[in-house]
Amino acid sequence: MSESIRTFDAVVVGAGFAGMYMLYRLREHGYRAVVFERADGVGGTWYWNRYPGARCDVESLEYSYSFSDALQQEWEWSERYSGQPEILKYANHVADRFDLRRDIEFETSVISAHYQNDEANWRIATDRNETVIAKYLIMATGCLSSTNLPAIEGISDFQGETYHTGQWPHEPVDLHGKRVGIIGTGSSAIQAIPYLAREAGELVVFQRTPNFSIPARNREADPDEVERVKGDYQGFREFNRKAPAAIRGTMPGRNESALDVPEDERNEELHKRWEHGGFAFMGAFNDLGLNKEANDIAAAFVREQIREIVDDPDVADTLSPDNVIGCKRLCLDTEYYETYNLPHVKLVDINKDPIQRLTKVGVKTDSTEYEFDVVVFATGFDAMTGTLLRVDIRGKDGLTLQQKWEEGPKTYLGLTTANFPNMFMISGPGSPSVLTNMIVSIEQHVDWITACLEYMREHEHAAINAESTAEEEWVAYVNAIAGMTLYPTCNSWYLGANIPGKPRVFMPHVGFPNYVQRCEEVVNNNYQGFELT
Ligand code: NA7
Repeated sequence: MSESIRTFDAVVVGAGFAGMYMLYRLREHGYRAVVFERADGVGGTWYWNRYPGARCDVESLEYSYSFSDALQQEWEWSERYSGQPEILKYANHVADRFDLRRDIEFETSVISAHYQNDEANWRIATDRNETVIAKYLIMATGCLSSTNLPAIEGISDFQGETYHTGQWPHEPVDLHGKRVGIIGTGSSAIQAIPYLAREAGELVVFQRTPNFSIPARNREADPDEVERVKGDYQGFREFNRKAPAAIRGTMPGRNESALDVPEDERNEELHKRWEHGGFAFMGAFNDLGLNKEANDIAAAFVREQIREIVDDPDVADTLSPDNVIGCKRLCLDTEYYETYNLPHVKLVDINKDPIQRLTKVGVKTDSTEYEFDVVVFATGFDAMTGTLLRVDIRGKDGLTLQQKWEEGPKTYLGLTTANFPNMFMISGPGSPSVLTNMIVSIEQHVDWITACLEYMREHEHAAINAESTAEEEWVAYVNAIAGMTLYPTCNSWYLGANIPGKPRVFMPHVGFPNYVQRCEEVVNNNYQGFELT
């Protein structure tokens, strides 16, 4: 006897902040929905990234849901920037408060999703050997959810412990007195290194590219500020949504070119922001992300700070990036550069002394074999497309997403991709996503999708499909705006440059308010650029 197949209006993949809010909205509008989540709990990014020191780089009062006033009023953040445990606690609180768990199936991965032309629905298979049918497929799979393990020879030969920052164990990892090596110096490493150094007997950092980092100046939450924000939380949210990256921080950006300000005043402004901490640094002038000459000024300032903090001038030099500041995502740290003054911490520039391989006992470079008890990979993610492409997604006439995106992701609004009808991506490539406060972007996408589903219900449409021409125009437009900035000038994961063989395409859309406006125009013009059948 064949098993009965469960059917839903919508299947949501992923129970991070995107999947949870999507479920909330779907239920509110009476859709039958299920969420499949590979982890055994909610939280997505914040479920997986449990490495010591993991912390959000957007201030807590902004990095939270705005959809429920009761929620934002009742929740108390303890610090200016929340640490991973607190954000995960918040995600769990949201799941409980809105009774979301009853429609989330944990420890269940979606393996394939095939669109059925005749039925205008998706046939979705999971690793629990189940197939379900849903009219809508909503990928809430996150932008940084497929970890990247470098192709270094001998990883499996190493007999000590290995960890990836993006898949850190749930139990505390005891590093007391151990010899620890860490590969990578991106944002995760920059947060983790000071913590690893506190415990490790010896810490060796293998750096390929130095990164710019600004002190976070984390502190306890300020009760006056909390009271002020909560006094008009909706007003605060609306004001923030109008900022270019939907993030305001606590120091307003200055609307003046760095090149129009005398040198001493320029330095004073940069100093003030360095002391204030956080992304406010890039708001010192309005052209740091646009004009190389202006950017050089801010970059030189940070290099000067590194030289002041780090005792050994050679180490300071190795830690100093020579590229554009803010081109890769700016890192925020707590005593990162200071850590290199500790006698048991060593920096290895692998451009000068390349890693040959991992051995039974540690890491072998051209000059030295370093012995370790633990090797940490802080080597990032196959960002934005990695997780989507790992699922066998097939659209119209069996077209696979892998085939379609062979030369890089192509989307319309970063929400849909032509010939994959009734499939939506939350914070997909071609949307502002990682260049913004993610929760704000997520809420905007979920609300857009919900309104679209309501429109389809009202007009009795079976399928929505992006038109290829609209998609081509969108891809060209996203590239054109990126081309007006300094973003494409370095090898960042925004460009896919961290993954060997990945097509070099700038994936996120620059700017939030202009994006929202485009999305609204599409709706106001009866879903312009979409074919509704
Ligand atoms: P990132 O920012 O992608 O950093 C990964 C780091 O790992 C970076 O320093 C890389 O050097 C390094 N890396 C990657 N592959 C190798 C190999 N093969 N050998 C040596 N070093 C390597 O990931 P994170 O997890 O730190 O941060 C991701 C985002 O999370 C961050 O932007 C925030 O938005 C939050 P490279 O620079 O490629 O030379």
